Amino acid sequence: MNTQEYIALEDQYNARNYQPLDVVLTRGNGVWVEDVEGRRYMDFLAAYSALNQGHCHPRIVKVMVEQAAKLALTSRAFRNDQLPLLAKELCELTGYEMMLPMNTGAEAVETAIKAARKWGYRIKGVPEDRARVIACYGNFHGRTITIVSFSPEEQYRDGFGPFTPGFTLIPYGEAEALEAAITPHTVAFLVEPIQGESGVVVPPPGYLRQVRDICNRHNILLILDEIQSGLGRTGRLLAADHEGVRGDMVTLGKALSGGMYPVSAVLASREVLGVFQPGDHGSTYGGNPLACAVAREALKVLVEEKLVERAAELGEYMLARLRQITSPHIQKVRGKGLWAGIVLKPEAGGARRFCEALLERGLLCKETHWNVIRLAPPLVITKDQIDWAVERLEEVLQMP
Ligand code: IF1
Repeated sequence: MNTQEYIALEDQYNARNYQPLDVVLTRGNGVWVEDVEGRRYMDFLAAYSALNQGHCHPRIVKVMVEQAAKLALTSRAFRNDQLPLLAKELCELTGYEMMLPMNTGAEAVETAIKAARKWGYRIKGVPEDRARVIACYGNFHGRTITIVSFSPEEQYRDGFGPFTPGFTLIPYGEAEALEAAITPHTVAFLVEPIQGESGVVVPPPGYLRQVRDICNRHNILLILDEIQSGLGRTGRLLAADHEGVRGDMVTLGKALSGGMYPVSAVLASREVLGVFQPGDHGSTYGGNPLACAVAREALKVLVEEKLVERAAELGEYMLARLRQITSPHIQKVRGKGLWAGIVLKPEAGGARRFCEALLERGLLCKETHWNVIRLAPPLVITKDQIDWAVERLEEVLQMP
C-alpha cells in the first residue's frame, strides 16, 4: 500500500480528531524514521518529548520484549515484582518519597488533582466540596472532561460541557497573580515549568521560586506538570531543577517509557500521596509489570547515556544556532535545552506551511498555536544532526 492508500483508509475508518502531516511512518531508529515509500526523515518532534531516548532504543526494546514474554499484566489485585523496583528507583532518582503509577499524562494530572482535593479536605481542613485549584492561561494538561474544564483553549472545551467546577485561571509567569487569586479554599497551584503547547513559553527567571514561596506561605500544594518538560528535555532532570524548586507533586509521563508504552506517574511526599486509601483510586493497567520494566530501563538509559547533560550542552548549541538564523519571518526564538519554539511574525502566514516544506526536505516538526514551529528532537541527537536540521530550517525560513 502507498501513502495515499493509507491516508484514505485512515480518513474513512478513523475519527478525524487530528490533522497530521501526510507522511505515513513505518519504522524508527534513534532520531530517524522511515515512511512507507522508503523515505527517511529526522524526527524533530520526538512525539512531544515522549521519545527523549530516541525511537526504538535497543535496550528498552530488549527489556520490553523480554518482559512481555514473561509477565505483562497482573492488575493491582495482585502484586508484581517490577512495580516496587520502579517505585524505589524513580523516587531515588528524583528525591521524592512516593509515587503513584498511571498510564497517560492526563491520568497523572487527574490523579494529582484528586490527591490535592483530598489533601485539602483531610489535612488542610477545607470544607467538603469547596476545594479550588488554580491553573494558568496557556496551560495544557490533557483532554479529560475535568482537565478541559480549566483549559483556556475554546476548541478543547467546545461541545464538551458541562464542566467540572473548582478551577481558577491566572496569567502565566506572574507570581503576583497567584497571590491575588488564593482564597482560604485554595488547595493547589497546577503549573507547567515551561508551557509546551502554548509554544515553549519560558516564564521569567525566579517565577517558580516565587510561586514556591507563595504556596508555602498559604499552605497550598505546588503541582508541577513535568510530563513534557521533565526527564531531561530542558537540560535538567526536571525543568524546575533550573531554579532549585521542588513541587509538592510532580506529574511525569511521555519519556518515562522512552516512547515505548503509556506510563505516567505522580511523585509526592508521603503526606500527600498518603491521602489515598485502598479503593480510592486506581487503573487496570497502572503499575503493570510491562510498563514498570520498560520505565525502569528508560530511566536507566536516561542516566547511563547522560541524556540530561547532553540536552544541556547540545540544547545551548541548538538555541544559539537557531537565534543566528536570519529570516524575515522570525519574531523570536524561545526555549531551554533541546526544546525550542520559533515564533513567526503574524504576517508569515502560519507555521504549518513551513512544517510542510520541512517535511519535503526530510525534517519532521509540528506547528503549535498556528505561528510557532516547535522543535524537540530526541536527546540522543548529535551535533552534526543538529547542524543538518538547522540547515533545513534556514532554507525554508528563506521562502517568501
Ligand atoms: C495531544 C499538545 C504537546 C502535556 C502536559 C499533560 C499532557 C500533555 C504538559 C497529557 C500532553 C500532548 C498530548 C498530545 C499532543 C501533546 C501536546 F500540543 F497537545 F499540547 F506535547 F504540547 N501535561 N501533551 O503536554 O498527556 O494524556 O496526552 O499522555 O495530541 O493531545 P497525555
